[in-house]
Amino acid sequence: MHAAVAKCPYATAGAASPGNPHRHLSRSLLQVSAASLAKFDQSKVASLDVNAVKADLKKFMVTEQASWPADLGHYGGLMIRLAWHCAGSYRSWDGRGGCDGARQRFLPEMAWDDNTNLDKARKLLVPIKEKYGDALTWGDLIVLAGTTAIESMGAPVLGFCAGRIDDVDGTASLELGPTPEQQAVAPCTRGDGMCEQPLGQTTMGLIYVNPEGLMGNPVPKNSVAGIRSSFGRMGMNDSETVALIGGGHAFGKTHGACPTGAGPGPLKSPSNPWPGTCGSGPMKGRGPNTFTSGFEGSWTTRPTEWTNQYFRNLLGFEWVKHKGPGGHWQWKPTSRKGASGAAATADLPNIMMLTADMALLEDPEYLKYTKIFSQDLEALNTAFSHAWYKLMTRDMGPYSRCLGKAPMLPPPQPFQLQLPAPPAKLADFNAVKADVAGLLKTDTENAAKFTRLAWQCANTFRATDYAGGCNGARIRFSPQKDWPSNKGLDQVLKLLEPVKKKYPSLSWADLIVLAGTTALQQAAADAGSGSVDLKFCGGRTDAADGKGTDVLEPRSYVNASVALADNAKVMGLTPREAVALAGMLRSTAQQQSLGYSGSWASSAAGQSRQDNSYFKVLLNNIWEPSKSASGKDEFKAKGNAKLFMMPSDVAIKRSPAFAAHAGEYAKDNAKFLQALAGAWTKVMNADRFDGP
Ligand code: HEB
Repeated sequence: MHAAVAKCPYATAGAASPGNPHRHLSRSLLQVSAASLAKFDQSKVASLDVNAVKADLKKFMVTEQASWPADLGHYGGLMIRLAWHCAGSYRSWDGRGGCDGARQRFLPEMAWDDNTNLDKARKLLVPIKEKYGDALTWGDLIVLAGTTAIESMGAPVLGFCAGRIDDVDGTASLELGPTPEQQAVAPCTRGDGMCEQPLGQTTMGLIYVNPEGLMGNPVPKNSVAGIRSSFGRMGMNDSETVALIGGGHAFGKTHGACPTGAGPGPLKSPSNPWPGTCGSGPMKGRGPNTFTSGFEGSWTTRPTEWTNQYFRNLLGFEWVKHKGPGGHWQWKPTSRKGASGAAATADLPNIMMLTADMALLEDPEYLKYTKIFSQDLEALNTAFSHAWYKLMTRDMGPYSRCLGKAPMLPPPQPFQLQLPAPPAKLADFNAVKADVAGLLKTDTENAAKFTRLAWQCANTFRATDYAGGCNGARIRFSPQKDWPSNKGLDQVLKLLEPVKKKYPSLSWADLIVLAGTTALQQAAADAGSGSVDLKFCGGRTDAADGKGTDVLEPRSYVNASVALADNAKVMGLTPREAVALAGMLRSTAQQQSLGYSGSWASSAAGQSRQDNSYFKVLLNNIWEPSKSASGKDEFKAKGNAKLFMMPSDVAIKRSPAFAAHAGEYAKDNAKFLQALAGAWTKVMNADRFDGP
């Protein structure tokens, strides 16, 4: 057996708590092709002078460009919308979306209706992008442009977390829709404007709700449910939702100068998707003739200044719907509330509301916050600055992935689920390993138990938003410990308790990973057919509770093949890696405790020994669908009443891109063990962003 503790795969020399120098590169390591990895130089991003970019952005905001004139001489509103639409695609269901990756530059996001004219906003930023080159990614630039816009118009900001890594194309947004990929993973079958979970939008092609009202009907109260679910999917509660909508609409205006539209869009006209069709002459389609959403007007009388006027306006006027110049339903004030006679209607301001804005008056909770923010600017300052930072940063994962320095980089926020520091001096892992090896000898089932515990602990990791993973060992707490998929693991934790107690500086997270790793290595050695070289890298730490991990609960999919492919993608695994991990040893008793009739292994092989038997059994049998006594969908082998597979196993056989690897592993045990070792090490360390 190899000395598993010798060296972290990414250890910094001699460090007590080894770190991952690639921690900010993780998306590239896990997801993107080697070509883009080579192009991305993290040290450049780390060297970015954020204050210099901010100074340039502040100047930029008020320097008018002929190519796309600014409303009221300020690009602030446009930049805030740019950043919000970049980040607002985030959905907590699978961690997809968000501005990390800056995929708004590519299809499909580029062509979403609500991103109309944002091509102009990005073009305006090109000189700043070019000035800073690789040090400034598009993702960081877009978020910093929105954040600096807010600051430059007088609103408080919490700060900026840098370190976004640009994707090379829009592939990672395909599942956000509207695309065939999204229809496969998360179909929107309803025709009522309310797509089901997890779609981040309630109307396809929008990141939020239809501004004109549900299905385009201007009935404010009908928008309430859509707003709540749409912002809920971004991880926002009611107060954050109201602060964001009214804080955002404190700035800028809507654009719908005439009813003829913005142009054909990127799918039909990639080089100039939205030429603008309103007006004529040199200002055709631009400035006062801009058509974006087809609504026209601003929410406040001072749209380049930070105020809580939006909330005061909502509450202070009677509003009536009408069709604006762009041909869409919008709302205008008809009288002042609380005034009578001529005073009620004299000098009404030239402002507007969308049906989605009017909805904030139609729900008791939304109304409560609307009233608070209308009376208390300080309360709005706090709520808006925090909610904006969360909106921009939610997809960046743990705090340690943020580059930058205080004061621009704020301290860890609750949504970042910051872990305590690891122990200064780590336990003697070789000694721990020996104790685990002792436990393996006491019961042949322990090998499968320990590997399953480590796998269940680590497999919550999502490469999409860097959430989850075993660091923190949150699997010990609700909600994770109560998930049906984790049934029986409390018993496994109990088995390990004596070892935990023996080493005061040993974290549960390190113990769980080390126990699984030791077990897997031992099981391969016991099989006698080969060995796996597994590296262990200590330095994990334990969370105090399981807060914030509810979003990591196993997702349900339309069928097992979709689940197989999508789970692998979300975890950042290739099909080859995912298939190797499926061949991990599996205890029949544990399968039974999960509600299945049995497992694929009828003997010690596969239960306590690790070789490629799984693939032989999977490929050499005919699997017939059935149900276990407790009602679980499973498959039984034709002609062998003792052999069972789960739907996720049979999906491998039935999905060509996965089955090919299974075939290769079935033929070549050494190849399989090597692949398993690589995939195991990757999953166990995928969440390590905790280095120096
Ligand atoms: Fe907003 C704008 C809608 C939310 C910020 N928005 C806008 C518009 C619309 C809308 C339609 C117009 C466009 C044009 O240009 O035409 N929103 C909306 C909705 C919602 C929202 C529906 C949900 C409910 N926003 C929001 C948020 C934010 C915002 C959250 C932030 C925070 N917006 C905004 C701005 C603007 C807008 C800033 C302006 C732009 C300019 O100025 O350009």
